[in-house]
Amino acid sequence: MRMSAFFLPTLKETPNEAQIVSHRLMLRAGMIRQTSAGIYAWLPLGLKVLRRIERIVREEQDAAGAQELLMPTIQPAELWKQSGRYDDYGKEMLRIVDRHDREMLYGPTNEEMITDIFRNAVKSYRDLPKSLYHIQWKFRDEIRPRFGVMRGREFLMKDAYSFDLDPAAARRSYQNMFLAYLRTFARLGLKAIPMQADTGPIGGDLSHEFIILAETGESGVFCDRRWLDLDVLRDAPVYGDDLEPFFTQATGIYAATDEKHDPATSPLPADQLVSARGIEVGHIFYFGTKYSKPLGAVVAGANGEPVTVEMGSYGIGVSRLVGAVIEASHDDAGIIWPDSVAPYQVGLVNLKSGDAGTDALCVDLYHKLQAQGTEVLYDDRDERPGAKFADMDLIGVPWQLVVGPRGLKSGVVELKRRGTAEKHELSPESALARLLA
Ligand code: P5A
Repeated sequence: MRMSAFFLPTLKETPNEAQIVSHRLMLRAGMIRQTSAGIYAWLPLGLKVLRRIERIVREEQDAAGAQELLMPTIQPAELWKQSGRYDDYGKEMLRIVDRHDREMLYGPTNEEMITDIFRNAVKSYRDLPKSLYHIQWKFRDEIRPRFGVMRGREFLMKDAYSFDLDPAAARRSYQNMFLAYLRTFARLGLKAIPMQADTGPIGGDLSHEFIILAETGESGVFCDRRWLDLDVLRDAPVYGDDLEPFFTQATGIYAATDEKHDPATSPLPADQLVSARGIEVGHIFYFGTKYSKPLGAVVAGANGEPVTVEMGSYGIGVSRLVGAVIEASHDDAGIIWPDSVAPYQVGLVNLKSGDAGTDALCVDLYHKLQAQGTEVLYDDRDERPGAKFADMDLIGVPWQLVVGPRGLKSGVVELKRRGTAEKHELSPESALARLLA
């Protein structure tokens, strides 16, 4: 992408409605714009990052054996009346009446709808287990939407649902997703702490929140320091293995919210306890027959007997993750994208656009990188070098490749790593080789 043509409305000033760094940087970097309280338009740069995160989430769901489908955002109220949640959900649910006076709603989650799809299609124990997921916009009329995409009213969630014949099989499905979540967050460059949680309005008796540490997080947490140092995925099992030992180990590490933390009963010496703030990026639930029973999701068991299926649901805040990654990785100059989610891998900076020499070399590098499948943001604008560096730092592209008239004379370009500010002067060929390695 040539920056001269890119729709990238960056801001020099810090917008004063933004209280936390990720919100400020997303606005300044031209990633999002608010259209109503807690509702955002995703501009091209923001959408690119959102899609990258979505892709990693999708790949890990697929690897874990879940199958993707897509349910609508608008749901009939009837299903929620059957589960008994229509009234419970209260004002957080956006209720809609269609032209025929039918009660509809904008889905805050999809337990009812997936159970309806399942009960109409699956009739035999032979079709179990099944895990289904989608990545779809949700709406929750949060009383206090804030912090940009972190607590929006409209937000993108990956929600998966598992269906099993008995509690032991359902526990395996739960553990499977638990492992998939640790893998997903690790690929996003995040260290997520699994913490036993309340099930809230989703219901059930087994639940974990996945929390990443960030000063601006909404949840206060206490965590065993060992977890932060532990490379938990190094010897992790593969899907299909018995996950019980891994699960027992990973959930045996002490982690609690500040309301739940009790220093008197915690086993841990004070220096082994990290007290921090965190952001909930995922939440998983095992709730047994809470929805399958009222909605009648019943299959024929091995002896023909009716079995009400055991269910779990598993959420990841995909749009929240964009903010969470920024909270975890930025500096005073702007965002520092982990390679896995970066909207572009390379920012190519032409220090003197219009100069025949730098233009020719930049265009050559631009094409060569693109030909190898590298996404490049080429700053070909007629701007001062300072402004170009400031924008590239703000946007957070992991590698900056700088071409200027002085370097050109001695046959070198500069390759800079955004995160470490490490710089190397190299021949254009060596720089390319480095970037394509
Ligand atoms: C699990 C999947 C559920 O809704 N039903 C389907 C279950 N869980 S949850 O904890 O309520 O939400 C899952 C994740 O979605 C993100 N999230 C939000 N992100 C941005 N703005 C919001 N207002 C918001 N509410 C929830 C969180 O990451 C949460 O873990």
